[in-house]
Amino acid sequence: MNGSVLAFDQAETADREEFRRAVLAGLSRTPRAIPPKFLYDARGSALFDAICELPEYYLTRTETEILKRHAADIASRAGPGSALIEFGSGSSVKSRLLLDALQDLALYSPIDISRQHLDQTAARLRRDYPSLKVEPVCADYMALDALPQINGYKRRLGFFPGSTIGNLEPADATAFLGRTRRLLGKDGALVLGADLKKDPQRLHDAYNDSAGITAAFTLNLLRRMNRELHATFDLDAFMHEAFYSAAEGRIEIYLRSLRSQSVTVAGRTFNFAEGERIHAEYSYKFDLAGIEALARSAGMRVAETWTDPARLFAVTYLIAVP
Ligand code: AVJ
Repeated sequence: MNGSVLAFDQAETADREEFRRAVLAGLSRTPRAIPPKFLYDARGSALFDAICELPEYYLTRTETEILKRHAADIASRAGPGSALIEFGSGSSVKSRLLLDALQDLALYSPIDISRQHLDQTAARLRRDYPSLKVEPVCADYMALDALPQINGYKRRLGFFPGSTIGNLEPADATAFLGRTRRLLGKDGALVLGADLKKDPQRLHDAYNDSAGITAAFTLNLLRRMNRELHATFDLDAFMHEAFYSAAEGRIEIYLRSLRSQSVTVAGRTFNFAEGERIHAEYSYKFDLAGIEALARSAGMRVAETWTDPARLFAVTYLIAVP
């Protein structure tokens, strides 16, 4: 066996162990909850890509339009010679819009927890941008305390698109932004994508698509537990449930048990009452004042905001408050 195969096996074993621990803890808690990052195994990531193409899921399309329209504004704010650091890079479609607009980029550093995703992204970018220095970092960007050390760049420009910030509860969002501010330094800036509050029906539909892809995405968590943790979930005995809570300003997503049942997961038995839920995800929605307040709570401020004409989504440029 060669070294990289062995390294891959070890990473996979460590990932599975982390998943097992998080699931057993999450199913033992009241209310039951599993952190949303575990939705993104290979199948989950493919389903999420399909979600982004859905007519009801306006987020990706709208943010991409905003970035296309304003990439030059973002680039002129950042100035030449920046280092672009992307938190949770995925397939880096959106980052290319910035890469194309930024001048004399010193470095592009995609951070992603999936080694496979990261290597693929880096290889494609090196092919398409031969003179760009690409330095991938395989890490959980929520638990990152250092960035690649390079010299000669003028500014660290962070990029956190997709309204992934909406997965975090307010205190965690503040903590993440505070850590990010420290990582990016005093002249650093963060380009942050955030989904905006709007007609609740529109929000509801975005997480209850008629093709059932979002339901499949949530239910895939059960499938993943079955495969990786020898769990015995009956996928027909749970349903995806997503609704907008105006009071909390968030979409809440659960797996709801359709009957009383017991399930084995990694050798342990869990009893579910009929109607009992496993929390899978929050997706917070923002208004511009809320983004400003969140930035301030982390020692930053909103220097500029770009939205679409229907004000569905916002891209903001955050800088550290001196
Ligand atoms: C990737 C967290 C931004 O909250 O809209 C989409 C995830 N979940 N449909 C979102 C998601 C169900 C998405 N984020």
